[in-house]
Amino acid sequence: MAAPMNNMRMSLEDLIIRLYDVQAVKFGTFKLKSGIESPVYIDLRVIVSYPEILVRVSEYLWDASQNCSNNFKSLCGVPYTALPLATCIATKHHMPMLIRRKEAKDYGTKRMIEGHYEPGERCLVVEDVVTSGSSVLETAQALKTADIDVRDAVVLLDREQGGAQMLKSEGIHLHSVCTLSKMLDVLQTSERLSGPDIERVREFIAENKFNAMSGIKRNGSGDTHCSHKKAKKVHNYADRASLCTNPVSKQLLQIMETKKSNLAVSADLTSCGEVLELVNRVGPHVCLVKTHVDILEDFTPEFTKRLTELAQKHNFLIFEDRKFADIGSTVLNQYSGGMYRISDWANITNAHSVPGEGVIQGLKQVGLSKNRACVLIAEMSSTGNLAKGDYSSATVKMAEEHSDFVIGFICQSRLTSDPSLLHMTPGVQLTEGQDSLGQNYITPTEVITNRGSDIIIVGRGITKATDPAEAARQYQEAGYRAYLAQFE
Ligand code: 5BU
Repeated sequence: MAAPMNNMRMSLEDLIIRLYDVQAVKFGTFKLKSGIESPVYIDLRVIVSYPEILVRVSEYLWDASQNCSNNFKSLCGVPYTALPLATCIATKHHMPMLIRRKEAKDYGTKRMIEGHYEPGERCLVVEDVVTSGSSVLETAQALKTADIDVRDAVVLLDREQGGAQMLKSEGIHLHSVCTLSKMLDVLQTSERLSGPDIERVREFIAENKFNAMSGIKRNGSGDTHCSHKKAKKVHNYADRASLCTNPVSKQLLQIMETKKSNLAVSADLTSCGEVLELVNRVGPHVCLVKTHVDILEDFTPEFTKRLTELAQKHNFLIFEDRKFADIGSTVLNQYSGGMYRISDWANITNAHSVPGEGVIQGLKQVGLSKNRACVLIAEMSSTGNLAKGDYSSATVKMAEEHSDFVIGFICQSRLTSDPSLLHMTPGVQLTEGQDSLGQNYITPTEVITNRGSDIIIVGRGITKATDPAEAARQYQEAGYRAYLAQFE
């Protein structure tokens, strides 16, 4: 380990050189998670092995925080690298700290934010490096979900790839100790780096900027999900509605256009009263209400009558997530009869494609004359599911062959460029994570902007919120903003 330095005298230039010497900043050729090759790699995790650097970095972060025009009452480090940095600041400056859980293991029972705080309290987000700004934003959103206000973030190093602008568009002011350009200057002056090395990094930064709002890299290279926007023309909801021949998809797209909402709420509560109350509260924010009627403990036909009235009152469609998966003649009876009589009230239902097209034919015999529609499950959100590759492609083909009744998919990304087919994605929350039973969550921006899906399906992100109507409003806003970002 390198000899400790005199902390009292460590200038920013000395700190940069120390970071280089301990290999927290490396130059060469590095393959990033996205597949892009980068000439610079910054990983500050290593500084926990160098307490004097840790302390000095946190002091610089504290100094930068003094430029915040908004007073903050607490600090929260972006997990994991910034946790020790936030801890150093908290102990030195007697500033209360909060911890954001990255994994919500026992979702719904465990708090996402640890520590004491008052509703509305203002918190400063602390981060080591900012590239696109998405990590800071995720932590800020987790804090906001817990009713904590975030206006500022401090970061040691801004890579100058659009993160500050993106955060600004989300109402967060980024205060950085140092930029990558400044770091390059110092390393050149101190003869750690040669001119050509510096040039390679500068070119890389210039070519790999992120758009504010959309999170899409301008050169779009590497990441398959990022290429969606460039690969096809993006139609707006109104244009797509006019291209639909199926009345259900046409109506749904018209509702999405009118209400400025691509949010479907999954009303997974177990009593009819609870579901109806929830739906009445979130109704103004959604284009679709998804139900699982077979989890209701007190189901009566009165429930579907009241739900239909709410659909008219708030202008949304109803989607019963029945996941039919049997031979045609059985699903025909399951759809039309039994105690639920799904085809009488659900505008949309869904089916697995595993039985083959008989499942569609059976449902179609009942649903078509009632102006109903079906979506096929092409991909799932759960860990280890088998709906992928050839299975998903065959499902798309099946949908295209039955486009009079099949209006789209449940999926995790856009599967076809046909603008009349709707893509609906479950497993959505404002922050990424998992539950304890294999459900995986991605964010509205990831679903809509990056993966090109059309509708976000949100269950517990809304049903478990302290204020479901406010949560629905936030998801509506996030989903719609992600839709608009495709046109930038
Ligand atoms: P959550 O609370 O947001 O995790 O609820 C997601 C809902 O979407 C829930 O009703 C599931 O049954 C449904 N779902 C899903 O989560 N993943 C899938 O792949 C399919 C449906 Br298909």
